Amino acid sequence: MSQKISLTRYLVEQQRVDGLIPAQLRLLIEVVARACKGISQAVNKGALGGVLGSAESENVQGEMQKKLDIIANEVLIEANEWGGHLAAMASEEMEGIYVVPNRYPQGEYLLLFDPLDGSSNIDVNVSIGTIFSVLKKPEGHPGVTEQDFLQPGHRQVAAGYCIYGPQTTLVLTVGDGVAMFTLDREQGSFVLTQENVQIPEDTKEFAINMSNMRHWDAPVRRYIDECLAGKEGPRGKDFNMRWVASMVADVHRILTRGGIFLYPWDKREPEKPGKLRLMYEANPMGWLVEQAGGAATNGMQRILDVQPQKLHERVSVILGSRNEVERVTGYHKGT
Ligand code: AHM
Ligand code: MG
Repeated sequence: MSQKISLTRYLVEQQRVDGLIPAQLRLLIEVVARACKGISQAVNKGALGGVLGSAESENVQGEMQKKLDIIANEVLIEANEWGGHLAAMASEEMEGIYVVPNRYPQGEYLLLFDPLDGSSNIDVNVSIGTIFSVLKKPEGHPGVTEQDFLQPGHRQVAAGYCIYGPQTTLVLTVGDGVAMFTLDREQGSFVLTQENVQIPEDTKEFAINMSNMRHWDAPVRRYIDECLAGKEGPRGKDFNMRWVASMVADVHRILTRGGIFLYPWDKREPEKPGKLRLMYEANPMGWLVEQAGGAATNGMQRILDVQPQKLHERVSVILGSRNEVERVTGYHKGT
């Protein structure tokens, strides 16, 4: 039987053999993975651990927080603040940045996360996850400010998510393809279960919240109308639809068997560029998808090239199988 490769060994080899990741970044990823194990435990306990239900509070985005949103946020902060690898953190659940307290050494990395993505699925026992993105703090000045975080996604040095589903799986890129690690609960460690993940260029499966159809813009409507027309329509083939309402679960399916995911801008709140957040949802997912051979755009532009103006910026998201994403992007550009 072939030897099992743990996340630790995988990272050590990336550091040693390929010189891809510095020691501090390796430590950071291991700490995030450890935090995800803790969150996974809390998720698994569910009602037995008293973690379900609303926290009766709102986050900066005006969304009701669930108990697990807050628990996951605290687990990630507590795990990461003392190791000396980080300068600051930012999260969907916190208005401003969290600077590493003075009592701990400051590192050179910035960590952003959506601690519990797919919050509406927590109480109904459907897959949810943690999404994270790592940037380097720009050099040349002491201290750290929100401005330091406002870097486009192509500057990420690591990104990934951990999905809490039938299995707990950590999916990671450090810019050398995408690897998946399944949590072995008996050993308490993540084990490499897939390397060099590749998204097929074509697909017959789309993911979008169809209840928003009447609010969409013409290019998205056209694309979905053509999919729905099936064999008899201009695409000449039948499409299938999936929508989990947890981005981690929808992206995980796409990384596993292909597909396209859309959460486009719509006319409900015209001043909002979309629902999903650029810096800790779209950027890490966009990079993972690109690293697996797929594409990610906001309709007009590669997501990873969008220059963020603020921490909690929102963005339209179209990602997945390359040929489909290029088609929808082409419809937006009128090509
Ligand atoms: P959250 O971070 O507050 O959980 O919101 C993000 C989630 C995504 O995971 C998912 O794709 C989307 O919101 C679902 O939205 P909707 O309920 O409109 O279908
Ligand atoms: Mg989210």
